[in-house]
Amino acid sequence: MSAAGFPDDFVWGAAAASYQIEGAADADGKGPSTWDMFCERPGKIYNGQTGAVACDHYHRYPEDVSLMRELGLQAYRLSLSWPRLIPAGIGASNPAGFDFYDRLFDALLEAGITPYVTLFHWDYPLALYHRGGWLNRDSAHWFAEYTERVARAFGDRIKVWMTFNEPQVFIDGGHREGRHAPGDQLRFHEVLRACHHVLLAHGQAVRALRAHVRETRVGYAPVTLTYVPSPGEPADVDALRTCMFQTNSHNLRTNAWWIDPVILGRYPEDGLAYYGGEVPEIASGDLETIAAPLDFLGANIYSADFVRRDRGGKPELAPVPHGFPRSAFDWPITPDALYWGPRLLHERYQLPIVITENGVSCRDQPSLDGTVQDTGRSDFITRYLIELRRAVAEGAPVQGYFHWSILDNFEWAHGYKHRFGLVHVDYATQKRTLKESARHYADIIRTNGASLPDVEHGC
Ligand code: IFM
Repeated sequence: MSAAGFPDDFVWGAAAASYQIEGAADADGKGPSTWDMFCERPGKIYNGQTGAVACDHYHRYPEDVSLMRELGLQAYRLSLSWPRLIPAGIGASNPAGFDFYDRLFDALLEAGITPYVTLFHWDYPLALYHRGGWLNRDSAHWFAEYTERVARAFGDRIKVWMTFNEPQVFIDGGHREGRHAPGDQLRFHEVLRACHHVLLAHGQAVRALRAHVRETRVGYAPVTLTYVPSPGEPADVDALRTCMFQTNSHNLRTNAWWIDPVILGRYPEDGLAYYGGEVPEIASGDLETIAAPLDFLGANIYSADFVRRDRGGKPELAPVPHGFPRSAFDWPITPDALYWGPRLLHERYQLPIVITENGVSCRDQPSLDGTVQDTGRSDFITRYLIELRRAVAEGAPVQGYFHWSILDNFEWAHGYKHRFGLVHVDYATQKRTLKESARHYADIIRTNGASLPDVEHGC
């Protein structure tokens, strides 16, 4: 442990995802994804925007890697575009797609930046959707085959892998609410079936990675819904734990339903009772497959809900106080999410934790002098990392932190309205500008956290 409070081998990184930055949506043999299709549907994306060009990272990755190097990033978390690699999802590979990632990985390694690769961050081959997508049990095999192919191609250089990013969001948002691709509003038992197939795909992919990559470290990157004490209330750990791991709603953006099978090898009892007859058939051996051992649990944490007890002593969600700080997305800014989240996740799952996403949307624009003064983001980073340091000091084995995002990018249904980047992107010219927060984060990286102020709480 360094004097700064972070382990000496702590990994400081930033993250992005294929569809959100690559662009080149139909270049060099890439197949269409469900997001390419969804973006064409009127009214689905803010101002009719699409990811067709995004940050044009496909062509501009050398400049982007140079910026990462300038920041001193130690690792970069990216996702692969499945339809760029295998245009129809199964069948023939696209050599140009493999070449692109070969060049990108070589550039990163040459810059001393370790790639952390996510297999799936929502970029789903349209051809597979037409075969039934995640509702089809074969989807797990399709995913395992894709995984095997990329493991064989890149496993010599890529040692850290994650299977799914925020499966809760693409299943719930894309298959129940219809607000994300593919835009379906399925019946709830079908949503649970799609979820089960994603979990099976996860387990099969973990096996494929272990079979084809030597000395690999494999993780999973769900969004981890986090709960913190209501401002002014004392910490009530039991109440926080209850809220964090209960499954009692038809909103599938929950933790235990998605993480317990993967790590504990079982669906949570309260969820099984609550969903009753809507739970899909779980074939013998499925849970063993799903619970293939992992090396770390990724946690995507942005904002938390507030918890208190009602008059009867039951934990309940508390309102956000008047005037409480919020991001441009309107998400409450709750630094102690990075304390309670890792602490309770580790307590339940007993795996090392990597913060695979954390960040904030701000209204960033270049000033007349060309600089981007996003002091709100710098302050966000400081406050959240102080809380993460507290979690580490109290024994949570947190191995790394990835800021979301390296670049401003395509924010799904919100198009380009929200800016999350450490680097500002002018979408008309594709000019990149390091924001003030990028330099602030670079100092934190350089000092392994010692440049953070020496206060006990970030709030
Ligand atoms: O941009 C998204 C990312 O794709 C998934 N996690 C949350 C980010 C911000 O909304």
